[in-house]
Amino acid sequence: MKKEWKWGTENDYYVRTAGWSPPGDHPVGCGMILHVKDGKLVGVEGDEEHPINNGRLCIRCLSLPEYVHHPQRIIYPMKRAGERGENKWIRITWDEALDTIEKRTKEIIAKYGSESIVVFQGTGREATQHSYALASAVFKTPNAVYAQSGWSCYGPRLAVDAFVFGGGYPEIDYAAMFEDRYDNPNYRVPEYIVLWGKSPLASNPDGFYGHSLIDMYKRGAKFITVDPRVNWLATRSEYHLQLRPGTDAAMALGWLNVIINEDLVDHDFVDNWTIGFDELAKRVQEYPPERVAEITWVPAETIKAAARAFAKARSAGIQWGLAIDAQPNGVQAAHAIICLLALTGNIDVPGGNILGPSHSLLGNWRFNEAGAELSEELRNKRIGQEYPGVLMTCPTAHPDSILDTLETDKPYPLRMAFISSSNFMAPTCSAQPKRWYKAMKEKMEFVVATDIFMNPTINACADIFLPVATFAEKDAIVFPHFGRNTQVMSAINKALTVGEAKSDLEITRLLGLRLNPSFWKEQTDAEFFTDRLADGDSGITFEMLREMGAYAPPNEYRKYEKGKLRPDGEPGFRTVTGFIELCSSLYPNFDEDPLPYFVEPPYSPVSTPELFEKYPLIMTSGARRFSSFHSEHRQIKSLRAIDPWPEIEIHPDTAAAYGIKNGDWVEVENMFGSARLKAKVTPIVHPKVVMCSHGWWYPEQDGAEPNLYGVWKSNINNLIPHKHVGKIGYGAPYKCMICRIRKADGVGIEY
Ligand SMILES: Nc1nc2c(c(=O)[nH]1)N[C@H]1C(S)=C(S)[C@@H](COP(=O)(O)OP(=O)(O)OC[C@H]3O[C@@H](n4cnc5c(=O)[nH]c(N)nc54)[C@H](O)[C@@H]3O)O[C@H]1N2
Ligand SMILES: Nc1nc2c(c(=O)[nH]1)N[C@H]1C(S)=C(S)[C@@H](COP(=O)(O)OP(=O)(O)OC[C@H]3O[C@@H](n4cnc5c(=O)[nH]c(N)nc54)[C@H](O)[C@@H]3O)O[C@H]1N2
Ligand SMILES: [Mo]
Repeated sequence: MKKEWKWGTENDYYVRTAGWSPPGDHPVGCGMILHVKDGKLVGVEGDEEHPINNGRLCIRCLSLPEYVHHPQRIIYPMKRAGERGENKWIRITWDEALDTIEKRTKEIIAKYGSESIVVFQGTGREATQHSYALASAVFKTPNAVYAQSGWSCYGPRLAVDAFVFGGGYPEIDYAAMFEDRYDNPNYRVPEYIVLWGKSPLASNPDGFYGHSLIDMYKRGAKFITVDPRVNWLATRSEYHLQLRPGTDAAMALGWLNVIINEDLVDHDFVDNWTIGFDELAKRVQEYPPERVAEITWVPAETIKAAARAFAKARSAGIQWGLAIDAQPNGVQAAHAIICLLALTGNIDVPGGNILGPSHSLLGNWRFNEAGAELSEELRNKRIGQEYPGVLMTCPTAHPDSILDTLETDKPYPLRMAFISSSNFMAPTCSAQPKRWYKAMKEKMEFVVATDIFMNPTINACADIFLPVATFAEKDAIVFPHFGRNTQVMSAINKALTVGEAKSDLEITRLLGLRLNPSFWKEQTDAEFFTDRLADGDSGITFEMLREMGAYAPPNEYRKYEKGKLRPDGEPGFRTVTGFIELCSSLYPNFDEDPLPYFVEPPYSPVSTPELFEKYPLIMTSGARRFSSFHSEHRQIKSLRAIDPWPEIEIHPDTAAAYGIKNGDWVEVENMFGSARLKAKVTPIVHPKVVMCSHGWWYPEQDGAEPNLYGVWKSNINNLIPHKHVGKIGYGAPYKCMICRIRKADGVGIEY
């Protein structure tokens, strides 16, 4: 269907587009219509014609005009005018900015080698799509990095999927491939949808459109929630398994025990398409529901009932989320979850978990271009060689190893950083942010950052600030899953220009033209996208996508039967063996157990009982809120009004025992650090569990050191240890630490 993408008059017009954060859209792409009048964005509405969100938008997109025209937004390039951390900056031209970066880069390369440059990427956002190429094809460094300990977001999910069944992150079937969506005769609404450590309404649309859950619910789908907290969907669930944080692998093994021992297995699928069933069947005997109940705190009868309901359903899907990635045992939990899907035959079938279209790996250039311009010698210098499983599945350096290298200069010095869409040092991604802060300040000789707003990380250590366009200000494409397993992609159409902000891609291309011109040929962003789309086989160009708005590449069910998953065209899955590996053939290479197993979180009542006496509460963190995207949006008034302060959710009995009332400030502490948050006394958490907000800083406070926008005051990652990662190198205990609490005050925070 051909759609108009721009209409109105020269000074008063509408543009159909889709979002890629900022703000708040992560890599999925809700459709919306922007209204521009006299050069200003004045209105945002959901696009009713968008096939998935059908006009629904959340408050972050609705507040886009406030964000785009915010008085604190940085819309011109700047250079530091004092010492780092002084918060003194002056405006410069793009020419001066680019000249300086070119000159300093060449000096650094001459002195320390290009491997001494680190490209820091953040979560999602279009910058992430280009950061691998920015590292390897602009700066010629093998060290792109996402600085979250254990790469604890999405990387683990993709890696386990790649290891075990050779695919991207499989989504619940929400009929994305059909034009008539849920009404298509080949589609089947999942009878059960399991939401496992995933809260898709608030985190929507991160790799999964939360809207579709409501659509499927209305059509009869039932929910099972595996979550230590009672979130909104949990209250609508047939079963809510309120487990102890960090015990997900035990829970999944418990379900497998029930399904195997009660013979609820889809033998046809298992016999034809999997290997390792006998080994798995033996392993799960170690996890009878009664033992799992002890580990997870969920009654054995509930575990059994949920496992049976899932396995007996005509079709069922599981969407697992960040809570699985953000624990050191997450690789095993995800492996066991994939085993659950495989044992019940719920992979790539109507109403199960489906794999994206195989033939058009849209957006795959991100991976193809990673390492593209690096010599063999440089490739081998990638930091994190001790984690081959991570290096094999993510074209980045290992985050924890980067910090160690920065601190020790071993095996070589890191001296320049390009920070692209991350507030990693503080307060978002990194564990032990004060260590990062110190190391970055002491070791980095030249730091460039791209962002929309000033933030504590940039103020503390950057020398040049490059202003970035929001999605309202650029032409681009937004891909779920960064182009892997993409079911729908949408056009981002430029609606207006603000100041001198440039898109992440344009900044990358401009630097590429100076530092490695043979690779960077395109003159515009639209040309770049058309060229990259031509690498797939969809046959569409960027201009065509504009007209279509959103595009769902042709897809079909049961691709494994038809030879459509493997490059050799043979039936089966894209693993080493061609089968879904219930027992992994790869893990022994990483010195890892080939079968899923449960191991206690590094700090827990069981693994560290003496510490637990001192720190007797289990802490999870960062459950998403509609009003912010990590550390973003704290300065957006209408959003801050909804969630003015960081919160710690405490059960009423626990709060009473500590003499804490709703709205009191609370000091949360453990052996690694402390943070101050406001009490939200609520029965949605277990009495022994607290949930703490992440990503807090105070843009309204003094930005100069030592205050740095109050970044240390409520930084929950002060309490997260460094390098407590899983054996393969993935997963860190962001969602399963221990802590204690005491009543405090809001001095220095509240105004
Ligand atoms: N305790 C705890 N910590 C966590 C989590 C948790 O659950 N608990 N979650 C973790 C997870 S999953 C993640 S992914 C990380 C996220 O960590 P980060 O990616 O570091 O997230 P942000 O703090 O939002 O930093 C992103 C920065 O990019 C800027 N930005 C926004 N859009 C763009 C853009 O289009 N281009 C550019 N160049 N910049 C842009 C924003 O203004 C912001 O300053 O945090 C992790 N930290
Ligand atoms: N509004 C908004 N949306 C976002 C983001 C944002 O910052 N704001 N960030 C984006 C990013 S980068 C990501 S990775 C996603 C994350 O989004 P999701 O994958 O949905 O993850 P979370 O919201 O962190 O947590 C989901 C649920 O896990 C539960 N949980 C906590 N600990 C455990 C545990 O140990 N086990 C289990 N089973 N459950 C647990 C929490 O109570 C919560 O209900 O959201 C994305 N979308
Ligand atoms: Mo994330």
